[in-house]
Amino acid sequence: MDFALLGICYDRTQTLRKGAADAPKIIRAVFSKLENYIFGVDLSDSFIEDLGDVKAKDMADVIEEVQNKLSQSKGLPILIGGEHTVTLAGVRAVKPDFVVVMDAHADCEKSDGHDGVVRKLVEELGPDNVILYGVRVASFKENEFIKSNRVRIVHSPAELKKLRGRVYLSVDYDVLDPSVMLTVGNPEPMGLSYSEVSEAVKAIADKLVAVDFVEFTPINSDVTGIYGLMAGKLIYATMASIVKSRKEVLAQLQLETAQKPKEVPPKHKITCWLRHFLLLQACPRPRA
Ligand SMILES: [Mn+2]
Repeated sequence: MDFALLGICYDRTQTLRKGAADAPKIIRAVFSKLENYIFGVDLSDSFIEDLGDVKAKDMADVIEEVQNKLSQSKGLPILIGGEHTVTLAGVRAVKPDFVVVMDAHADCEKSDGHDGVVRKLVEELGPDNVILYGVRVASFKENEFIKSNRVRIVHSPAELKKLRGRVYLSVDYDVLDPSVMLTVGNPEPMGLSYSEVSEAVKAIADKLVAVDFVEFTPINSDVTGIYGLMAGKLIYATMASIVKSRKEVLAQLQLETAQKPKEVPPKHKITCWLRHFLLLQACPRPRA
């Protein structure tokens, strides 16, 4: 299984806590300290191609650069933001059937910033193709947009599992509870636990065609800082879930092929029929 890692150092529209542009540097440094063996998967068996960082200053350039960089690799894109607007760049490059957004916020404001990214996705892909997960904060106007467009909000991994098609996953780290992940652009209480997010990812792992992780705003460059480790671990866990799901799909396919009854060639069928007919002829007929 191949992955293509791309950092997107863009946090121009971040408002409350800036610093997401530094996240790719910190998370890369954390990777070297993490355990490779997760969920029974050895990630060192996967080829992870590092495509470097996109450092463009405005969104139009970010979109173009992400497209260029991703076209250089056949690996499944793992994008590390950056603020949440970078999802637009990833989605435009990958062109998925569905986008699942795990986020504390609805991000449905009428804005070009990080708080309007879901609204833009809904406008581009249609309300049936964008799914919100873990959302717990929305303004009055965002609620109106969600209701009038019937934006899908999903609450359980079982519901996510029903999706059929190529899925792009966007993980805003603020979907996690601040007790797990405090250093994000806009922390919100009453969030999901690490295992709740991990289970939701597992539910769609076999359909994922790209994943982005956004809004991690490191407070210092200490790569052993707890939040940096959590941010990196979630990326590794997601990659392991993807590898595991692909293996399971392959094993299932092999099992189905092995169990499929062998097709009898037409010539053989005719011979069988002929033999049956001759046998009938040879049998003594019952007397009248
Ligand atoms: Mn967001």
